[in-house]
Formats: sequence, structure tokens, C-alpha cells
Amino acid sequence: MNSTGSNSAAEAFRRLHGTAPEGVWSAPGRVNLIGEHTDYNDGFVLPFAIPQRTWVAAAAREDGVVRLATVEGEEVTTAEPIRVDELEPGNVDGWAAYPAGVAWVLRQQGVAGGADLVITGDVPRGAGLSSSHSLEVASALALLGLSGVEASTGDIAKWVQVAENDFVGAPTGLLDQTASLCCTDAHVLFLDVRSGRQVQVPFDAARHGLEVLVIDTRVSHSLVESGYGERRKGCEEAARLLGVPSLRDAVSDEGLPEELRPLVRHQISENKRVRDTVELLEQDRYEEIGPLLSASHASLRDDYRVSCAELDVAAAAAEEAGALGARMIGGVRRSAIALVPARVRGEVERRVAEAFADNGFAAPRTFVAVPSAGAGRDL
Ligand code: GAF
Repeated sequence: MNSTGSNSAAEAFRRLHGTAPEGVWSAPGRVNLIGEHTDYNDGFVLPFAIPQRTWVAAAAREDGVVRLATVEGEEVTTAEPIRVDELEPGNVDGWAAYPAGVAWVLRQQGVAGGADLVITGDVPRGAGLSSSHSLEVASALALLGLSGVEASTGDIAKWVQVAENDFVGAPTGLLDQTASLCCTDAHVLFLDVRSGRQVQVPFDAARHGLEVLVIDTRVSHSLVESGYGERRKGCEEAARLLGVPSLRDAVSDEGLPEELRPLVRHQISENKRVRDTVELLEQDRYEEIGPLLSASHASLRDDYRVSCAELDVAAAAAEEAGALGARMIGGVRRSAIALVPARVRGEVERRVAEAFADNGFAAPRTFVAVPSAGAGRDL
């Protein structure tokens, strides 16, 4: 638990509302080691939680009103107060739609009380590291905690997905909220989305002299611009034409229209790479994961066509400087990861920055991500 983060969320609540919160809940962002765009096709993913989190300090209200505030340093941003029973898709937008969407979906589960939520956090926003899901998950835990309603992580993940799909309007899968809820310190989480089966796989890159370097390209692309919904529809159409429940079941792309075939190829190859990565980790063969990460990037770039120049340059420069493999992550065209021998990390960072400057891109940001704890109650 990061007690500084939870204490400052509690302190922010006190400053705004003059009383202590009833509790503080928090949820992390995530990095997906491998298994991209497979979740909405019932496939496999392998995320881990990052140390950066969103904190929600909360107290129940008697009047059925939800009041939301975010606090960043001295800056406080508040949303228009809204009654829980008046929440409908479309009547809250911007950042407030995430916690409001969660309140809306939980109302359908009998969690109908009002609440004051004060939000703080350090997950980089819009960086493809799941800041919005960490906000939704922390809000869900806070609202459930205040009302005393118990729920499984599987149910909470599904409710958060409904909030995201139907209230916020983003057609995302189950990867991010499950990662935020279920990941544990020092592990990657193998998730079979269809069955819900989870395996916590120990992940200790440092013991192998390795690090997972996150490269935030800082280029701005929305989910829509990144072709997310379009790919998802393409996958559904391909599954329909192949006569399978989802592309998780596809074994070949034969017989499909030309434009759908690469989508299927990516699903087949990416699901295999996730299973192979798990096997290599279990056999302690960490270095051999590198080529799987690079193959994932190539597949996302060439078959799935969701990469962009900045991500391609980041992955290539990292590899040239000694990374064992690198790939784009997440649903927006924004961040990449590189598996890097610790002794060459400085060189990798230098070469990526240089390549960005040479191409006229803004300077990227980098940090080393270590698998951290999932969501929970902090105070
Ligand atoms: C986004 C979505 F939210 C996830 O559900 C997942 O599909 C991911 O993109 C791509 O793997 O983060």
C-alpha cells in the first residue's frame, strides 16, 4: 500500500469537506506484457499492475447526490452535483463520466446512496496505462464499500465494463479493469477472458537483470482515432463469417474477405504468444520473451494496423540500443514497453530520445514498471 497517496487523498477530502472521509480506496493503472486486442475476442491477456494509482476518498451522503472532485496539487476541479437516480448515459461527460458511470451501473445493483468522492492519483493520463479504468475501479470499490455491498472481483469488472461501454461510450473489453482489480505484487496475471480463469504468474525481471521500460510517446490519439471500435466490429464480422462464437476459436483466416484476414491472423498469433510467454516465464527463460514482444508489435503494426510512426520508432530504437524486445501496448496509440537488460537502460532511453528528436517528435517519457498490488481499501 502506498500510504502517502492514501493519506493525501484523505487530507484532500478533509480540506474540501471539513470532515474525514469514511474510507480511502485505490486502484492501479496497468501495463499489458502481451495479449493485445484479444480481450474482446474472448482470448488471453497477461497484464501487471503498475505502482501508479488512483485514490478515492469517500463518504456517504443522505440526500442521494453524488459530488465529485479531483485534486491535483493545489488545483481542485469539481463536477456538477447529480442525483444518483437521475444518472443516465449522456448526462455527464468528461472525466466525471467515469465515476458517474460506475454510480449509474451500481444503482442497478442496489447501490443507490449518494456520496462525496475526492479523487487524487498519479497514473499518467491518456498514456494508454489505464488511468480511466483505475478511476472507475477505485470509484466502484468506494461506492460498494460505503454501502456495505459485497461483490466478487469478476462481477465488479463486468459492471465497470458496462459503465465504460454504455455510460462513457467506449466499446472496451475486460482487460484493464480486471488487471486493476486482480493483479498482485510481483506477478503478471494470466487471464482467460472467456472462462474467467486467472493464474498469477511470478514475474521477477530484476532477478534476470532485466527491466520493463515504459516509453510514453506523448502522442495524442483517442480510442476512435486508434481504430478501436472499427477493429472490434471487424473481428465480430470475421467470427460471424467463420461461424465461430468469437475469434478465440478461429484456427485459420481462409475464405474471409481480404480486409478481415489480417485481423484473424493477429488473434491467432497473439493468443499463442501469450501462452508461449507464460510457459517461458514458468521455465525461468525470461530473455526469450523479447522476440515474442517484438513479434506482437509487428503483428499489431502490419496485421492489426493499430500502430503509428512514434510507436514504431520507439520499438525499433529500443531494440537497436539493446532491448530484447519491444511493443506497443493498450488500445490507444500512445505507449510502448521494452524488455531491457538493466545495464543498457540508459542507452535505450538515450537512443529512443535521439530517434524521436531526429524524426521531429516531442521528447518521450520513460519509466521502469514493476508489478505492483491491485485495487483495495487503503484506509
Ligand atoms: C484498451 C481496452 F480498454 C482493453 O479492453 C483492451 O482491448 C486494450 O485496449 C487492447 O488490448 O485498453
